[in-house]
Amino acid sequence: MPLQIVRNDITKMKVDAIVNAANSSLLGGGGVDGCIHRAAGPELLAECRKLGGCETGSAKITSAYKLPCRYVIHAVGPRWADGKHGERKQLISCYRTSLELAKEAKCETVAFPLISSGIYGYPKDQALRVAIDTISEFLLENDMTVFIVIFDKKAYRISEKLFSDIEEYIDDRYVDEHTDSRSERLRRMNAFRMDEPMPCESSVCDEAIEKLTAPMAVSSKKAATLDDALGQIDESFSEMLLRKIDERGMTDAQCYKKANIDRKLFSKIRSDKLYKPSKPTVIAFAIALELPLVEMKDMLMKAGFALSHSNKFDIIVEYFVEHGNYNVFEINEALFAFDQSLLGA
Ligand code: AR6
Repeated sequence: MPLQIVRNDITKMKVDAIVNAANSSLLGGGGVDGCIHRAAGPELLAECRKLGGCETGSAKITSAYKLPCRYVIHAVGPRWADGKHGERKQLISCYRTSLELAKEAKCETVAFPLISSGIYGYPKDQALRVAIDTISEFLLENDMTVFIVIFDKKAYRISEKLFSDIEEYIDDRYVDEHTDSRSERLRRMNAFRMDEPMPCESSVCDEAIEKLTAPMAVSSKKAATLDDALGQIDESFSEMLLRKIDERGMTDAQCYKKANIDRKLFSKIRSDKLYKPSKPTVIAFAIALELPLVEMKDMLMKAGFALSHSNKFDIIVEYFVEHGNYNVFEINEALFAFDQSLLGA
C-alpha cells in the first residue's frame, strides 16, 4: 500500500527516512522533535548545528545515527495563527520538500508525523487532510511507500461532521449478528445477492428463501461431468478487473495508483488470472474504478467475498460509495478513525 496510516512512535519506524516536525533553528525542541533527538543521540544535534537553520515550509536532511532509519528529514511546519497567513501553503510545501529530499536520497520508504498538528496548533483534521492530499498527489508520479504515523489516537481527527455522519450511517445499518428472525435472514441475503429489496409477506418470503438458499447452479445447463462443470467457471476477479480497466479507458497505472495498490501486487494480479486477492484489495480496485455498489458486490463475489451490514468496515465503504466519494485516501482516513483495516494491499 503506497500510503499507509499507522499507529506508532516514529522513532521506532524501520524505514529509509523519518521526517521530523522541527523549528527553524533545527536545534531540537519538544514534541516529536524531542523524541527524535533523544533517540538519535547527540551526534544528530551536532550535525544540525552545521545546517544554519531552515525556513518555514522547507526541510533539510541529515543522517539518523542511533535511529533504525537511514535519514532524518527536518521539516519546519507553520505555526497556526488563523488560517489566513499562508499556513496551508507552507504546510504543503513542507511535505513536498521532504518528499523531494527523500526521492533525491533514493528512499523507498518514508514516515511522517502530522507536522504542525501539535505544539504549532494546526487544526488536526485540516493537518491530516493536507498530509494525505499532498502525499497522495506525489505518489501519483513517484513509486514510494509513505507512512503517516499517528502517535496518539487522540491526535488523529477527521472532520467532526464526517465522523458523526458516518456514525449515524453505521447506527442505522449495523445489524446485530445474532438477530436471526426469518425476515432478518432474508434481508441479509438480499444485501448479499440483490439490488432491490424483496417484498416480505410470509408466502413470498418462504418462496424467496427457498430460491436464495437453493444450491448454486454452475450454469443454466446441467454439466455432465466435473470437467464440464469446471469448464463453465465464470470470469475470474482478475479478468473482471482487467476488463473494467479497459472499459473505463484507464491505464493500469492510473487504476492501481488510484486504488493505493503497489505496482508489484498489480503485476501479480495481472499475470495470474486465478489470483486470490484480499477483501480490502478488491474494494480498493472497485473504488478506483468508481463501480456502483451492485458492481462492487459482483466484483467481491468473484473473489469469494460479500458486503454485509454486520461489519463496520463494509458499512463505511458503502457510505462513501453511496455518497459518490471514490477517494481511497479519504475512505482510509475514515476507516482508520473507526479502527478498521485500510483499503489497499
Ligand atoms: N511519533 C510520532 N508522532 C509524534 C511523536 C512520536 N514519537 N511525538 C509526537 N508526535 P509536534 P509541531 C505527534 O508538537 O506541531 C517542537 O518543539 C504529535 O501527536 O511534535 O510541528 C519543535 O521543535 C503531533 O500530532 O510538532 C517545534 O518548535 C505531531 O507529532 C514545534 O514543536 C506534531 O506535533 C513543532 O510543532
